[in-house]
Amino acid sequence: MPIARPAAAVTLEGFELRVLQLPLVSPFATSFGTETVREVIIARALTADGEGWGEIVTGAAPLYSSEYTQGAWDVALRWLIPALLDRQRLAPEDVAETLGPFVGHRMAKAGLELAVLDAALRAEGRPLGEYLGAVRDRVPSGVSVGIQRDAAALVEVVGGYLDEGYVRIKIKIKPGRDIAETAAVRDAFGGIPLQVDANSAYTLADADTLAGLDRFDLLLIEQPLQEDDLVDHATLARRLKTPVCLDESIVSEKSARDALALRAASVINIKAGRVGGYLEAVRIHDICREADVPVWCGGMLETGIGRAANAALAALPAFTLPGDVSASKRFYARDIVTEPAVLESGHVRVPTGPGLGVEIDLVALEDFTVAREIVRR
Ligand code: NPG
Repeated sequence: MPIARPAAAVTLEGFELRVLQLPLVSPFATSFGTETVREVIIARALTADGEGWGEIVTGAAPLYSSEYTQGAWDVALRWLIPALLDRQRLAPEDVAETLGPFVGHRMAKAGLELAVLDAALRAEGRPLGEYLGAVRDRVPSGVSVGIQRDAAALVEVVGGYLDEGYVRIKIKIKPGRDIAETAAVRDAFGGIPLQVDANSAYTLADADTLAGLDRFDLLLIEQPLQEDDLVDHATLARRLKTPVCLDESIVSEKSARDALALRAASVINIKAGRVGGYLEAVRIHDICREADVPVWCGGMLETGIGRAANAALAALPAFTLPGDVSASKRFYARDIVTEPAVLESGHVRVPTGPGLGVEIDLVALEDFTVAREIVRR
């Protein structure tokens, strides 16, 4: 179901962009690198009657996708923001079309769209969840666990998260750090809901190794092959018993349609940043719902801004698998919102206040800011 009731247009007066660097509570290691600090861009839309906040989820380096902080910063200031400010009065539903002529840069577009959407919904007093079509007031919370020193260390870390109440575990894998790790977690914790994420680290030549994961009864294997390997993913999916889920490959509603038509995936991870915004994310949700394909909400180590929006998105009906919507403190000792997401009986609450439903901790925001720019019309 598309957005039932569009938001009213806002009068845009400017944007503020900030680069933030937030220290992580522990290093986060994936097949593409280890992060100790999350670098992220926060966008603030300045309107005639208020403001709205968005998050551009690029990282410091183009390792997960081609986007990265300085590229997003440049394209936002040089092209995207001027195009939006040209429109003066703008409804959130028109942001994607206005930015359409600029190829790619979906994370930058998504963060700006969220800022406009938050401003519009705050002005109307409407919560984002209600606007997107949420049907739940809280969402089950999964946790993504980075690659550890060895399998024993992984078991210890996973045990800690299970004790906290997370209802699903995802472990990062890469070649040589896959079968033994998965076996160790299965042995230690029995039939817990478990899935693995390869972040594009394999090729079809690794099909035998990946088939070795079939015996662990995983919920899914996420993005084993490259972003543009839709056909190879379809070939691999025929080989595996474990359901193949796509993340990096799904960059738009069109690519989601193609993946389903090719049977390259039987589950989809939806991340608003990766697909160009929360409205495109809802469109992907809708086609998956129609096709009876389960989806879940991915995470990009969001601050309290993106985390609030993800909780709202994950409350839509086809999100039938727990997402990477964890408590803020899984990543951050200090967040930039006044009420960071917490884990309550394995769930995270969907905010109910206007817009994102969270207030910004301006002192924390300032403390983490390493660059700032304001553009006015
Ligand atoms: O819970 O926010 C979270 C992190 C979930 O593992 C996670 N994210 O590949 O999905 C991923 C990974 C990621 C994080 C990707 C940051 C890119 C940037």
